[in-house]
Amino acid sequence: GNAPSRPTDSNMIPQTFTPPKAAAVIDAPKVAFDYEKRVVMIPMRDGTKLYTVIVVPKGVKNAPMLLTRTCYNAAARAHAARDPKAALMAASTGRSAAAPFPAPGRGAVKPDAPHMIDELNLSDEVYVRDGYIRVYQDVRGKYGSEGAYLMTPPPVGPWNPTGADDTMDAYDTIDWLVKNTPESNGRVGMTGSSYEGFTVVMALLHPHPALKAAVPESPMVDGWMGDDWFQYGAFRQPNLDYFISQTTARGAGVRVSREGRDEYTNFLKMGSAGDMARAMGEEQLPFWKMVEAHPAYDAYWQSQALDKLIAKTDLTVPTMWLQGLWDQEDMYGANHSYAAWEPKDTNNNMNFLVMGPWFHSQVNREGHQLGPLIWDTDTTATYLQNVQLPFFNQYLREGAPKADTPPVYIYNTGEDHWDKFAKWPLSCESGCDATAKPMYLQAGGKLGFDAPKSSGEKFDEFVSDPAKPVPFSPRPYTGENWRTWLVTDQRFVDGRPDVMTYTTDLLKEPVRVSGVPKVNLVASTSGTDSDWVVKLIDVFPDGHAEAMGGYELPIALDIFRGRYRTSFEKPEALKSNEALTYKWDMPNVNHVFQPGHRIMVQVQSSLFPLYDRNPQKFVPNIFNAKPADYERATQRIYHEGPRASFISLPVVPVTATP
Ligand code: PG9
Repeated sequence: GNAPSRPTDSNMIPQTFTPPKAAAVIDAPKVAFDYEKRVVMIPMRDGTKLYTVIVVPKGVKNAPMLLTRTCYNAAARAHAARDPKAALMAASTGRSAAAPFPAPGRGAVKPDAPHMIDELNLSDEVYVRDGYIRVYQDVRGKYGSEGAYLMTPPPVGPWNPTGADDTMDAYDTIDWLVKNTPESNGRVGMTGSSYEGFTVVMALLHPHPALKAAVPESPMVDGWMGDDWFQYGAFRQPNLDYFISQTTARGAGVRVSREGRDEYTNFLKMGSAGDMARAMGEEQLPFWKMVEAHPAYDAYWQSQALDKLIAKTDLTVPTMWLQGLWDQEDMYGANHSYAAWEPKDTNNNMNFLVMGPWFHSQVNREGHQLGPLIWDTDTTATYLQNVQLPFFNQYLREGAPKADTPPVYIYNTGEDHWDKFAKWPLSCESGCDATAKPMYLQAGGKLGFDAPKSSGEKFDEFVSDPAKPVPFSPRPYTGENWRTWLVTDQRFVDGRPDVMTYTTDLLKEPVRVSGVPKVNLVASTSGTDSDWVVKLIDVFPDGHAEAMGGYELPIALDIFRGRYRTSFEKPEALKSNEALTYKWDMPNVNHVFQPGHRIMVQVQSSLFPLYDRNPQKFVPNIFNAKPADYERATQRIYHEGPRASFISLPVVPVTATP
């Protein structure tokens, strides 16, 4: 189209880089009151040098090292220095205030803090107090590191011809660190969230022997199934900005301005996600071109799905997989990787799962609150102190006591406390201690454990109009509530004619769910393609004086692109007006619906502008759908005996609660 041409850094394609001849240390070490900061260029096997910041507590000996590999500027990650106001707050609350994120980089006029605890991130506090050496490194091609940047590069192979990947780079880095850090005891742990979590998982595919423990936090594992780029085939449009910010410059990339304040309007005006991408000038970005060329779950995505690669890797490094229960970016990777390794954890002492009541990466911030939900304790502080630190200590310190690490540690979001389990899930359709129970969508907007009768109303009908998609967040959507949109009160769409709502009576007994709710939706469309969105909601008692009176809190929420009903790899047109079954797994839940609450399910056919619109007419590639392809469709949700729609709820008897 007529997109402006965008200057791009050449770091997206392999390039020749002349490495500086100088010694590894590129900066004089900065010495503060109680720490020393070394900035070194660590050589990889191909000669490329990676920018690495090593923060060493003064006078430390035999210390463990904790490594994070990042695409978000290692200098800034190791210089989250909190301002004096925050330090004052810390003194009064006992915990430092969260560092601003992204933390200001070195360019910002900001002196190094005199004390290591204030220099580093909030989530590093427990490690600083415990005398760890903290290491941050830029991945190749970003910020201070040499080399070419491929975003979330697949392992070396057909989709990554550069000869380098984050498995090798982690290996070489750890090798260098243990040989060149005299204060260390030769043991390294790795952690980091999201993209940084991806680098942890990559390191686990061929771990250096000195890598003794790992905590991948909300790792990006399968970008198509449910982490970051797509969700069961529906494209997450805000990524268009991420592609640009990550891949147009070695440092922080440009931001594209928008005409209007409301992203709903901005995206709707533009047409398909491809049209938006083209308007933003993304044809010049190799990553966008790959995404556009691979809308389905083909070999490109399958071969880089890290949970599949983890399943083929020996479990030799004790690993704690972590994610948020309301993780709006990487809801898929941690629990699927945990599940992939579980069969190899024969003594149940190597593979761990943690899920906190958190938005994406909240583990690295204050954990008292998520949107309107206020927890009894600072859930991130308690987790880091009581679980993550002892876990790392057990493996990274000689002679450390064995940590009492629960195999599974999940927040109970209905009872407001952590649960410790021996395994996960507690309830499923077969093979678990408890058996999941179908909760049926019934006529008259009812929801219940009784199967609908064949004689009743057969379906509910609504019109899904791509010109008026259902918003995922109240408008104007400006991005401000990105971190908390998953806990948005769903009354803002409940009652729209294109949102079907099903509700139980007031619960007399608590209903506990611990596992993966599975959708079994029987639905038809008058079109030939369709998206389906299902939300599992806890409806709070409707007290007038209650701050959350009547709140419709989503516990699990997901979208499924209909064309992938029978195969993720080979999409198929849907047969118009035929009742078809759509099955998919929702995100994990560990919740108790309390007496006086109600359980609700909502069904709709769009979640915009978070996900691109389905034209509702089958086209080969939705990225390139034309305005005329977008068609209104009449949708039916069946709730008749043989064609019953239900959610298989992982119900656990409440008496069995540990
Ligand atoms: N969720 C972000 C991301 C990870 C990997 C790829 C793209 C985006 C992140 O928080 O890093």
